[in-house]
Amino acid sequence: MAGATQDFDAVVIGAGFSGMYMLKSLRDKLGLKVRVYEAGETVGGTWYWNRYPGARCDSDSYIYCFTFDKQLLQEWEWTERYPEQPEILRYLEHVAERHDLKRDMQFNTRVTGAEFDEKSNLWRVRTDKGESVTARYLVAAVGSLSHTNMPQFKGLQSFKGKWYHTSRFPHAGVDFTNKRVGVVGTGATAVQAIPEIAQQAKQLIVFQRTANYCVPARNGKVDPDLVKARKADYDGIVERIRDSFFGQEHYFIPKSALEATPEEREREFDKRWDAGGFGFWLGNYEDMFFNKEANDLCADYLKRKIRRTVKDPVVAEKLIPNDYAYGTKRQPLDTNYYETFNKDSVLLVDAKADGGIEEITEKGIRAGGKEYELDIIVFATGFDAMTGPLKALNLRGRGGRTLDKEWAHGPHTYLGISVAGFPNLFTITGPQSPSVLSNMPVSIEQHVDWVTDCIAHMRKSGKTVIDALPQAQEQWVAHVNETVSETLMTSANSWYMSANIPGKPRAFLPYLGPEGVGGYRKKCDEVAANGYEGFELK
Ligand code: NA7
Repeated sequence: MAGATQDFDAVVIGAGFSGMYMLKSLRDKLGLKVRVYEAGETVGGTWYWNRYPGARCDSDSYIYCFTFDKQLLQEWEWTERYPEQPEILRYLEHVAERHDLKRDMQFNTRVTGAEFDEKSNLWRVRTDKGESVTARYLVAAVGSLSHTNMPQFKGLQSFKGKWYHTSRFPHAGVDFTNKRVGVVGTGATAVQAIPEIAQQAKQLIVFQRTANYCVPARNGKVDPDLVKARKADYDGIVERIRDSFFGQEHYFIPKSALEATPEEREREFDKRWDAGGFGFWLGNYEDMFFNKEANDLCADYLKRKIRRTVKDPVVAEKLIPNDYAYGTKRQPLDTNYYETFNKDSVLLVDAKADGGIEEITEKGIRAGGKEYELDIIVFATGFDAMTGPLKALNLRGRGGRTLDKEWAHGPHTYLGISVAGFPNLFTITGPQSPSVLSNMPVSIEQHVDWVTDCIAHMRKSGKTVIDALPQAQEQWVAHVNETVSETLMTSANSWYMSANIPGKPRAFLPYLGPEGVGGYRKKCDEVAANGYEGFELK
């Protein structure tokens, strides 16, 4: 490809929150020629694909949005505490229109591969539409939870009814009225979908492999005075969430749960339970993530709540987690989840005991030696998280290296934003960055701003190639693994630990640094201020 002409300064893959802001930033701040490729038919990413009943964001709407457009922060009115999928999609469409983003986006186009050419220092990017273009920079804005996990259940093709995966739900919706419906999975998605489906279905059978600890979302209209106060304080809010641990306005109780008196603990737990949302998980006693004894106190509180809500004690015990520490799997937020199991039309099946789900039959699902007849099956079985979407891009770096090979034992990145041997590639909220352990828009904006500054710096200093140094990368990997090893997170079979995909190397995927999102931001800023320390620039 020596002497190849350059079609674009940058190709961005994906038109969700990340790709939209990346385009805006590179084009409107730096004047770059950018092309965004998006597999969907419009913007939205996660919020374009995940259209299952009850799909909504678990972060509060006032912080689940772009902060770069200050005027829009003032103008946009969210209808509820947690935005529902169609509302987020409307918001993103509005942003696309307001910033004229679509003129540089090509929809219904999937990137099928990209190679870095070491002679021209350009990426050649290929799409399923037969295009092949070159670009100096390649930005993977493909999301962390976009690669569907559809387990290879024996007999699926023989099923005579209809089946859907929550992450690829039909745009027209599904009518569950008078249907016998099976839901496989009880993660955050299923916890949102199950109460909604149960309202329509004649019968709902939930196949649970692992029980979850759910906390009430407490969705609803937000008090107009609070909305007003927040709008008046947006600069302060943005500063606080950027400096915070999880990109949210939740703060640990700076004390051990073991030091608090039982009455004091109960008061603190009640406060967070009554407020609803992520506060119970992300703003609890600080040793909850480190100390099993402290963790058990939180878990016991939630177990008591389950026993109190679910009327049938046998069902209640099945819904109570018993094999991992609280908070080490993603905290689902629920609206009537446990109450749904009090309905006569809802049945909970243990999909772990007696061999779990044995097969899908013509008529339904066989589990634990019994066949359950169904008209519709909804698979809420999650994603090949974080590394899955990047591997699916079929990238080839220096010397033809692939992520499959480089990441054979788990992800190896520098700061979660770059991979040694893949020059001029940036991974927005990539593995080993805070990403899924933060309020995503905060981390997305941080990465996009960092990449924009980095490219501006390269252009100003006449550099055309940036590549992470292998030793800096290994130090980062060691740091990511060391910090998480001090927590309870590594003990769970969670998707954070890559444990949901058979054969996926066991590794912690995001970064849980000692100072969270705020500390990570400081680290990235220091790297830049020190002349992009840990990178080679040429
Ligand atoms: P999750 O959290 O990965 O949940 C998937 C669920 O499906 C979970 O209960 C799994 O059980 C279950 N599962 C997966 N494979 C199987 C098989 N083979 N048999 C039975 N059950 C299975 O995905 P979600 O979509 O709910 O949430 C993903 C993220 O999206 C969420 O965290 C938010 O950030 C948004 P397991 O627990 O693995 O035993």
